[in-house]
Amino acid sequence: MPHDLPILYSFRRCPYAMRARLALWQSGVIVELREVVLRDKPAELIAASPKATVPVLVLPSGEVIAQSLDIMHWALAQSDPAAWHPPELAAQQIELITRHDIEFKPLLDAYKYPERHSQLSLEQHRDNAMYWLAENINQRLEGYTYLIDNQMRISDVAIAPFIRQFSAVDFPWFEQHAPAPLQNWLATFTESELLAAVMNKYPQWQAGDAPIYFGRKA
Ligand SMILES: N[C@@H](CCC(=O)N[C@@H](CS)C(=O)NCC(=O)O)C(=O)O
Repeated sequence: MPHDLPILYSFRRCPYAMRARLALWQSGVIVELREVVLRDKPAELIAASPKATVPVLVLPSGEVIAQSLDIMHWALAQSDPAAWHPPELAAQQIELITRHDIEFKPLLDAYKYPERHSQLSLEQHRDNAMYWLAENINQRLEGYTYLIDNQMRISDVAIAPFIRQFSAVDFPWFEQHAPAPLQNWLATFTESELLAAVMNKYPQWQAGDAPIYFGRKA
């Protein structure tokens, strides 16, 4: 069905959906947000994207963008007011995000669900993930305030939602053991107005509901 605004299928707590909402918010683009419950996905989402992961962005042209990083790119190509994704840093940032998604996400999942990865203990999974963060994230933050330089960029907002999840598994442990630069960088993100702006709660979307508009200028 033709529609005027892009439609974003989203799930509030999903870190991939969070990174998409962060970039959309930053771009000022207004979308119609449809909150998905993963165990009860709407037929419209499955029809648009048979793999049916969130986030999915359906453009008014009918084009479907079904990967969070591609949604970020699309949003910032519309408008990137604080240079989150300047061309001269693109290769470096995409490399870092991709490596995070491939290497850190499985370590995070093993720590979150140790019963599904019982060849190692919870502590071993946690230490593996922390080691990755120390080597790949904290080391960068010893030189700069953010991952690439002293400005928030696309790689910061793409990666921070996952590290927020890591910290939340056992926050007292994180506070005690994570290196200070990592903690400070994460706190800047978790306490930001930007994050608060994309974490509103919405009811599960159902066909026929009045549209919920999401965006900085909505
Ligand atoms: N590579 C995808 C991954 C998205 C993803 O895995 N999202 C999770 C939720 S956080 C999902 O939809 N899982 C499907 C399910 O649980 O059925 C992206 O970057 O958008």
